[in-house]
Amino acid sequence: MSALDNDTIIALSSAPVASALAIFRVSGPSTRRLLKNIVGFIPKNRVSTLSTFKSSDNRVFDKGLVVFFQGPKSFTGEDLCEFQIHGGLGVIKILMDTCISQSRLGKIIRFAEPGEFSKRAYVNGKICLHEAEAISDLVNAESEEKVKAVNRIINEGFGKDIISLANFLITLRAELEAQLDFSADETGSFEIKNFVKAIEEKQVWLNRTIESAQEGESLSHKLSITIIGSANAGKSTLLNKLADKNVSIVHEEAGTTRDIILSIIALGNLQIEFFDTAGIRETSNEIEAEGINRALEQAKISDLVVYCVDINNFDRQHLIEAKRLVNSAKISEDNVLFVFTKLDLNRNNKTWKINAQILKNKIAVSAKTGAGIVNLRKVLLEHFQLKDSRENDTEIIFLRKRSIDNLIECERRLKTCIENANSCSLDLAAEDLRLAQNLLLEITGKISNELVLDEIFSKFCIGK
Ligand SMILES: Nc1nc2c(ncn2[C@@H]2O[C@H](COP(=O)(O)OP(=O)(O)OP(=O)(O)O)[C@@H](O)[C@H]2O)c(=O)[nH]1
Ligand SMILES: [Mg+2]
Repeated sequence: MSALDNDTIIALSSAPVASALAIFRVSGPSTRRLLKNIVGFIPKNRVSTLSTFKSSDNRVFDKGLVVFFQGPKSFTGEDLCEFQIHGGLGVIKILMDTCISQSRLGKIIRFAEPGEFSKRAYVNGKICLHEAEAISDLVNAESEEKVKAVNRIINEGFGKDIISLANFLITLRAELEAQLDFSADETGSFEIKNFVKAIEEKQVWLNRTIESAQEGESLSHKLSITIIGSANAGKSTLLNKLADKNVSIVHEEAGTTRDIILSIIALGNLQIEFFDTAGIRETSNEIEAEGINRALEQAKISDLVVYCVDINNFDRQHLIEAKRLVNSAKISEDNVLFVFTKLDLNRNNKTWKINAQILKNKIAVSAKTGAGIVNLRKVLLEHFQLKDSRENDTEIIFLRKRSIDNLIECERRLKTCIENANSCSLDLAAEDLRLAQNLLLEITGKISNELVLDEIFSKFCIGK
């Protein structure tokens, strides 16, 4: 991807599914020509304008809002426009085809690559690299916590702090280099003690920022729950009930599920990956045995295990075995919820509770009638909220790993700089400062490498 080409790029910025409305973006030198041909005129700069839209055969295909942003005061820094059209796939296709059909030699109009709008914004100096990444993280943020942590990067001066630290290091280096190039008479009083103190003060901020960013790393972790249990315990039925659709095949025959089935289910404001798995039992069937192995492996790497037990078909020994299985997989009992299924068929009334006393966390449900399902969702949600209750989350920030690594390396460089300064190796200390400063400028993208940029932007959404 070359963001410096002269092409005009187009993309559907909203999801590619039929919906009430869709947002379609155009950026580049042919934006005005497209507007003239599709809208009939160039709308007033930055004013949302109601208009009809015409296709290449001059027929009206939709009516909606269009906003023109005259470059350089636009997201990309180029002429840019956004169409708010009806979100039917047919309407979207006509608008796309109309734009592409107006591509000319030397005035190419083409589909944008992932992240190309953001890359142009960065190349044209509209946003810093870490801001472009943060905007992409905001688009993908699934939890409120992550939105807050990302906004601390976009809107709370993180970039300014980084640039001001880099500038401070430049000033310090200039002072240090003056010591190397001129005599003490010419440079005035330079005290290593003061120099070290100045760096140590900045290290306090740097360490606090690294800590906040490392805490933020947990926000990109996808929460997961694996459903395991004996064959026929009702695991797949339970998954389907929670997902509210037929994700997994259900059958009265034991051993129905073999592969791991994933479904992403919302619990409160959390999006959780649920995995349905093969029922655990003795088997001579190789495929089923592999499914059972995979089930246990998946359970080990999940945040929570839902262990299903058929309420009508278990005894104390069954529960002891279940506990042993969980322990042998090194899963903490705190992270296991035993779910007694098929409550609607319950013949032994409350006796299950007596037997289940040996289990730490348990609950009974019927996926068939829905009894206990609301409570199950509540218990699952509370499990994650409890785990996530930080004393004070105001300081958590969300940064990409490359930025965190740079901050850590920068801090390490400053430490070495102090050591070198204390042992009067001022030339080495100056070099440490130069490297530390470059590490900071790489975060904001003031120093960049084309390959790294391509790698970063290619992971963005199309239309962003
Ligand atoms: N009455 C009743 N039947 C249920 C309930 N849940 C599951 N079943 C039935 O129990 C049988 C097995 O259900 P599945 O969901 O396939 O069980 P599973 O644990 O996924 O089974 P495997 O994949 O074979 O390990 C099916 O006939 C379901 O209709 C329930 O809550 N009530
Ligand atoms: Mg199943």
